[in-house]
Amino acid sequence: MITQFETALNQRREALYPLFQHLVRLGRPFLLRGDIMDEVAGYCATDPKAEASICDPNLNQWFRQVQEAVVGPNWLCMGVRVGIARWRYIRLHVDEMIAESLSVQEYLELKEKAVLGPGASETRPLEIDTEPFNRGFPKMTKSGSIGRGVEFLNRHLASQMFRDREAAGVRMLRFLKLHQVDGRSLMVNDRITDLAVLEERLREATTLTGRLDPQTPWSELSAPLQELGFEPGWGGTAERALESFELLSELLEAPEASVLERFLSRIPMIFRIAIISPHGWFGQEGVLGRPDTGGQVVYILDQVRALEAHMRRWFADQGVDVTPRILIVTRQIPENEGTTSDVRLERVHGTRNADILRVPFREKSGEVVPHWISRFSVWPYLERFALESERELLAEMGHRPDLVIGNYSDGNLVASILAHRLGVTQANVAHALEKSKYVLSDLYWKDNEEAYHFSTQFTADLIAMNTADFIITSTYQEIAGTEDTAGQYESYSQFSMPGLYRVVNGIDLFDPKFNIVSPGAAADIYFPWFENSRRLPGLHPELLDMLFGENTGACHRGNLVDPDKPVILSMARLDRIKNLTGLVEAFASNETLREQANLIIIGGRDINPDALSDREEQDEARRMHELMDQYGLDQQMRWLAVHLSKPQAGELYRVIADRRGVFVQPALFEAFGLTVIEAMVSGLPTFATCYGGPLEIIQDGSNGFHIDPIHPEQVAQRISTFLTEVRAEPARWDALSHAAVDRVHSRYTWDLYAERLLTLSKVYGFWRFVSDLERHETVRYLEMFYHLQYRPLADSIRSD
Ligand code: UDP
Ligand code: LCN
Repeated sequence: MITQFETALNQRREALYPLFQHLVRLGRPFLLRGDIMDEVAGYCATDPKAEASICDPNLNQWFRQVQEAVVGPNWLCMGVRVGIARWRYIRLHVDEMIAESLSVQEYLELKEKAVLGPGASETRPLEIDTEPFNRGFPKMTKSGSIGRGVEFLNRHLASQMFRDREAAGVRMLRFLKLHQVDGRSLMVNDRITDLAVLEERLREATTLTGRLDPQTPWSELSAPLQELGFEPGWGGTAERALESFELLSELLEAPEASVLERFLSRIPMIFRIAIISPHGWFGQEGVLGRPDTGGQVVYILDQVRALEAHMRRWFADQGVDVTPRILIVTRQIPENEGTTSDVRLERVHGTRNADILRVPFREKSGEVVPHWISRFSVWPYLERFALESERELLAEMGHRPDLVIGNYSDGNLVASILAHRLGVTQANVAHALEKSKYVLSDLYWKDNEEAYHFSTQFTADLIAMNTADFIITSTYQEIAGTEDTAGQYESYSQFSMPGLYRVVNGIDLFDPKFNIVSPGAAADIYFPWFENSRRLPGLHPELLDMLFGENTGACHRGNLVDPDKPVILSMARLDRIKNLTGLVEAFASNETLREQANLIIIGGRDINPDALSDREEQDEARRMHELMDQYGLDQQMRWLAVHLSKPQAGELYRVIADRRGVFVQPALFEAFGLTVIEAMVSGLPTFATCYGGPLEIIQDGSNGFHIDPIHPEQVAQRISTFLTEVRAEPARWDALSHAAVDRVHSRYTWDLYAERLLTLSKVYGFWRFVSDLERHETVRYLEMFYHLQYRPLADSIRSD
């Protein structure tokens, strides 16, 4: 790669020399990809010779790959992403125009020096490198396979089984004998003593079940099958049991990945699940819209409902008489502010046996912490919380869970402690990794320490990512980004927190632990506007009044003078990153758009900044007022600070669709974006940020549109063009609307999610069993990291 660059450099030396000199003379210690692209574009605009040079395909490609640069007095040191998840580091001496390759250590050291300045200590920092532990692990090699770990693992396991079928069969038998629930054996009992017996009994069982009426229930088969050595778990009917027997016979004869997955997915392994989401305000009413809740709470509640429903159906299909048990473990907050956050146990609506279990945070003295604490400051409480949660979980479930799923950085750390102590499978869901949300938050960690404590959070992230048996992500880009931009997990591969430690290999994106399992939108709440029989007309008067009424009781600013125009709707928490004010500005600055449509923003808990407790929310509320004043928007937009119930929220999207409106999600970065799929499945043409999940959810122009919030004028122009097209050809709106619905139905549903997640859990459970590896070495290494690095960092927050 460096040779290619050098060749291009030599050929275009004359034109490039001034450009690189210019980049160095900017006097900025770091340049990010966007800065470099802008500078290059600006430079080319002034110099046609330079422009012609940069058109060289090699060079152009190369500039696109430079993600960042550290700038020295006469050199530029570049982090070049030569492919998905593949980085190289190059130093270019701009006077001589000579390039040299650097190791990741050398590159990170330069970054550290740029931050710490000449006073930087000469002592070698702690270097974190997880790579040596992964040597014995099977790994994927193609970037296209990233996020499809379970498929890879199945292939790997099947080929291992193929190599030594006898040994694999013996292992499979041992594995099948393990299963039991509430003291009852499942799958195989001691009558099957070895592989030969298993094979023979499978033949007999196949003949026996094959002769029966396919619908014969297991209860009528159980006696002869038990005699043969088979216990419940094979199927609820003769037909299903026969299929399972045939699958296993096929597997023992000719191991194949898809058969292995189908067979494993039938084994009853997961009965009890613990879902960890510590930071709290985890409730079912009146808590959405808090800075720390939002999508994560929605995701978990819908996830739990889907998992329980799927497990029930599946237990019935497999003929296992068990009730699934799911507990969401979160923080108990005595100062409840009108929510249920102080209640110890709360049934999840729409489930029969899933509860929210709340466990308090305690001071070192044992005293309960009474008030809410931001997710950025929870670290000192987590270890104790984990231990207390373990006791409460065991008491409540009467058994250890079969699977622990962590959520967000704090939940993943607690899941890692619990899974290790209980010896069960650990799955992680990040929801959002703050590291990529806050630019340069690793390098300038010290500046952010007081408000955000990122040093502790990133340390916790590294530990939890590496202990997890598997990691679920909502999109591919969350792991490995796109051709041009790095993924959220990728940002943990190599980074440095100057003065603290340096990470040369933090996480391997080619590890089969990564799996994309996208969430959905609750199908009973979010459905298309054209499914008339399901609509909730009873809610319309109230909703229409809230949107368009003059003296509505809702907390709002702005009265729309022409309510018949189509509506541009946006709904999000009032965080800076959600960029609702950016959308207001885009709307305000485009006269045509203001003529064409009204803007309705739903965000925040109050329009009065002084009534808000969160700093970012206050700033955004102030900015919203400023913009409305500055552009005189009160008759063309309405800002509502309301909390909608779920049915109201669902019907709201559809009411906007009735008026041929659109939905806009203008975030500066959005990890996934539940509102995007909610709006789409309601049938609203949706314009969503190109930074993060929506880039993958929407196929631009086919079932929605990408917008770049960095360029508000283009955002406004795109929406305006669409509205003009719809005016000329109303069918365009309908086509987009149906395409959006189809996209969500085909890719983003909770049924698909539950099915996939449970299959993954089983394959990884099997993998843990057969591989015998359990990442012992990594876990030991991380334990040291936890005790020597994480704990002191977390404790220092307590003493702040
Ligand atoms: N939401 C809501 N009321 C609001 C703002 C958001 O009910 O005022 C819901 C929204 O419908 C979605 C979730 O909160 O289900 C937000 O999830 P998303 O993934 O879009 O963003 P997050 O808040 O997690 O960053
Ligand atoms: C957190 C976010 O920031 C959103 O982008 C996600 O949709 C949400 O969590 C659910 O995973």
